[in-house]
Amino acid sequence: MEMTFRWYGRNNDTISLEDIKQIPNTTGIVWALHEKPVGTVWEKKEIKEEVEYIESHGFDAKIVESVNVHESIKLGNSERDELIENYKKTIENLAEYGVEVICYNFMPIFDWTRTEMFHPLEDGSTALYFDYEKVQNLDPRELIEIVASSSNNLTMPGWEKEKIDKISELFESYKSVDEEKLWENFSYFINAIIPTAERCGIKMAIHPDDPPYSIFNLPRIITGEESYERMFEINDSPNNAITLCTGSMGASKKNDMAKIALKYHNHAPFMHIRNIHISDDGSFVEKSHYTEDGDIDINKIMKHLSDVDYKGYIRPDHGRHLWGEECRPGYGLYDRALGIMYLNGLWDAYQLEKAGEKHV
Ligand code: DNO
Repeated sequence: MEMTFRWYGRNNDTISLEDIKQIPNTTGIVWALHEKPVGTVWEKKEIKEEVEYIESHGFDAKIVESVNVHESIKLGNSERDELIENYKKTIENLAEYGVEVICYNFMPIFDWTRTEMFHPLEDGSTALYFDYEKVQNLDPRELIEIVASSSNNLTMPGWEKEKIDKISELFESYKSVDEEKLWENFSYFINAIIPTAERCGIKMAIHPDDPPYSIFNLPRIITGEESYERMFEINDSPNNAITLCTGSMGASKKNDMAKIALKYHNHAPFMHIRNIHISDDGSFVEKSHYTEDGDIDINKIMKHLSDVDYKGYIRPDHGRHLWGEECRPGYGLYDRALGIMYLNGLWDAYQLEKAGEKHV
């Protein structure tokens, strides 16, 4: 495995590459051109500049998270073909600068969703929180307010202004898109882009829906094992891949993430490993990466990955906010660094155990 760290760029992060450099065994930066409006082509010059900056700090820049998919593609609108052409051009341009994996998602309107960004935990830190009941009765506009007011003036990926400005119109358009229709539009999209990805040697790694069920009556389709089976049936190219995210898909108790990691590791060039605790009412809170602190069996997942000699990229995700750190919600330095050291420790221990077994 290769350990990576998500970084939001020079103008959009509280953390520097120099900070990240001090985390042991972290060789890659997960990046994006966060300021590009969704649907536009990422130009070579812009890509080159960012990749060179990252590489000049001694990191790889092989994973992009995310190239977001325009709502018109998810809705299947008439302008989708033109937007898909732009997306293909972006894939080609990224490939030219050594990118190997593009993480993206196909969630209508909202990307990851939480009702509280700085929820107090018993240990005195704060973390992202999703209140299941609250979302059932919430006006989506209120949620946008919550995100905006706690973003520390940084652009929150998936909550871009141009989308939020058109929220009522978007909800109206999605009235005619149910799950089946969304699958149809997803098939159209992947069947159009995968040949380009194959030609360029890029893995298109879809991120699961977060949480993995419908919210605000909007359809969601990447929610568990059945979704993976269906997407591989639609297009069985190895370039039609997944970003395995233990905390997103694991937010539904029906998903056993250790089992899913073992079953689908071959399809996952990239993984987000993090822990959450789910309450009986379906609400969930993000916890430290340590296995005992949450409901996701991080220990077993790392054992499985070591057993199969997983060769893909891993990153920690959604840290708690510790020791007074001021950072973008879920993306501070300290807890993600602690998370990395826990994952490193488990990996090394299991690798050593395996090597020992072979030599007995
Ligand atoms: C949240 C992230 C998501 C993820 C996108 C991938 O923190 O895991 O925003 O980047 O869904 O496209």
